Amino acid sequence: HSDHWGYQDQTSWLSTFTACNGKSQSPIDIVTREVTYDPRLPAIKLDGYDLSDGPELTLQNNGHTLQLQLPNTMRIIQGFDEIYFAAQLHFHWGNTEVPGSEHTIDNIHFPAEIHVVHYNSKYSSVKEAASKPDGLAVLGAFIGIGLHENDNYEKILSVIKDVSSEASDTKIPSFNVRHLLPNSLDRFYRYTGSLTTPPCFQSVNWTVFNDTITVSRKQLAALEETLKAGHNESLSKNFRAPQQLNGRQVLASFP
Ligand code: SG5
Ligand code: ZN
Repeated sequence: HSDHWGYQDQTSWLSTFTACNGKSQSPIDIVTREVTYDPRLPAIKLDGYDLSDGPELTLQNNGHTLQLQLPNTMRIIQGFDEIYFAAQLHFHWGNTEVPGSEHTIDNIHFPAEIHVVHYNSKYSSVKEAASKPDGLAVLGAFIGIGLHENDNYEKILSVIKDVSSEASDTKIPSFNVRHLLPNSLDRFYRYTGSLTTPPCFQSVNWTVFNDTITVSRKQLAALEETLKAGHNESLSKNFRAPQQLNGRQVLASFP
């Protein structure tokens, strides 16, 4: 089927999904020497991210990523012109040889990247918002390898064997989702771009945090090795190549 897509042949996205040919695509390489420090960028304030003691959350393998559904009580209440509601978070990664972040910093990939997808509260659903120029705000953070196991990421990674096949899902106890993001949200890059997957709609106001998260090598390996996209082929290297900037400005919240 023509709207089935994969990461092996990203050129074929261009003929099936016309928006993927646009001039404001994501991800991008962030060239630190060329970003513009903007001291007026408002700080990001999150609300409702602590889901502790709330209902269980649904974690799914959708064949392209590992995705956690989020309630719209989780919000970005400052940082943009409007309020944005959370919809889902998901991950991009590589394999033991290839680091798999989508954004790069000065052409360097990190091992993995988390995206928390939010939609503009003026729209009634993420589906409706996904095609609107002001529809989405995605918070992205790089995941690196550290010495210690990350207990917060373990809440997700400890159950991924339950979603090893495509189109499977499981429930996990709710937790404080704020703890999946870097300690400081003060330092970030900002630019206008797109979904990094088909249909590549140019509807995303991107925030990429400067500070990174770390998980253990074993935890990263679990992400890389456990998820199967049918046919016993590992779900890995689910990252899109960096796209041309085409004159877009990348702002930084820090000097
Ligand atoms: C993920 O990334 C999600 C998408 C998400 C894109 O891969 O899963 C898939 O593409 C497979 C179905 O989430 C959904 O499709 C859930 C409705 O697209 C959106 O979130 C659109 C609203 C792209 O997101 S990203 O640009 O942050 N990588
Ligand atoms: Zn993503």
